[in-house]
Amino acid sequence: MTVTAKIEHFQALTADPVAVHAIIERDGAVILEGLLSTEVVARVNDEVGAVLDDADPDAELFNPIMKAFHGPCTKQVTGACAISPTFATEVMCHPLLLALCDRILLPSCARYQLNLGHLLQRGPGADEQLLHRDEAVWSDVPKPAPELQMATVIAFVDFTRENGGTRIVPGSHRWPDRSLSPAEQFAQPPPRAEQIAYAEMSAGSAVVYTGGTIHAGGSNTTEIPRRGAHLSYCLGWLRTEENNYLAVPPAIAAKLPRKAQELLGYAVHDSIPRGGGYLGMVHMQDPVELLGRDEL
Ligand SMILES: O=C(O)CCC(=O)C(=O)O
Ligand SMILES: [Fe+2]
Repeated sequence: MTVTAKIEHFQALTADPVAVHAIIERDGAVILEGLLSTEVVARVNDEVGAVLDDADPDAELFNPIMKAFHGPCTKQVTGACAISPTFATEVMCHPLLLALCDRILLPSCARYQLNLGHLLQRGPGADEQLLHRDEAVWSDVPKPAPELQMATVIAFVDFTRENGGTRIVPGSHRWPDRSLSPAEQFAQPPPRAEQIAYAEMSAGSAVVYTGGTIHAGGSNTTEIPRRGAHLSYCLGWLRTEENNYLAVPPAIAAKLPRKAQELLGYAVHDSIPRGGGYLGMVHMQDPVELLGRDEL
């Protein structure tokens, strides 16, 4: 078994966001151990368990390519913030994740937002997912571009190489092929086995990576479903992968703290103080204010 690529680990409780950011810039990825307490992991698992039990890994998706992308035996539950208040608050609004977003995304927007919050349960029999860069969804943005996204896969069971722990190609965010179109990138020779690291980490830990870091879910050769969450943030002026206003409609969002509402896209993206314009108003008002006054 050849594995030489490595992902640097930090203890989330004591990690300095500046030091973590420096490693993300250098390697394209880090593991934050113990990002969520055992109690938060248990609460999220409790809140999402029934929905995941009912999810059909063979459900038709809007584009069959998406099924090929995730591969068989994988349950995908979208809109995690609508299902789990704990996910919306203690996971999406985690101070360390937001401190990293402040450094990676805030230089290029007035506010960043949730791109998507999904649960991805790679069941026994799941194959290796296709290696990819998450930023391919914004392939129309001309390159070079600022960092568009910060992504995480968070473990809600222990992740191992055998049960489908996320595969990461450290350093691939700096490869020249990042500036090619996704089709051209997929035509490149695939990363070699020794360039691929495995996000082996305990439940509650997370691998954090940039939109330009090549990665994919792994194959699950065990009997234990690999339950993870794919949580990603993007610049506030981009169209998000998941339509978060519909996935977490006002009636549900109204019960969440204001920070969560802002991240879900309810707040105006106001670049007027930065010499630009604004995005996302309704009735010429800031929707997050209307939500707070029960006027949405
Ligand atoms: O499940 C994983 O480990 C990775 C998922 C992923 O990369 C994706 O859905 O874009
Ligand atoms: Fe991905």
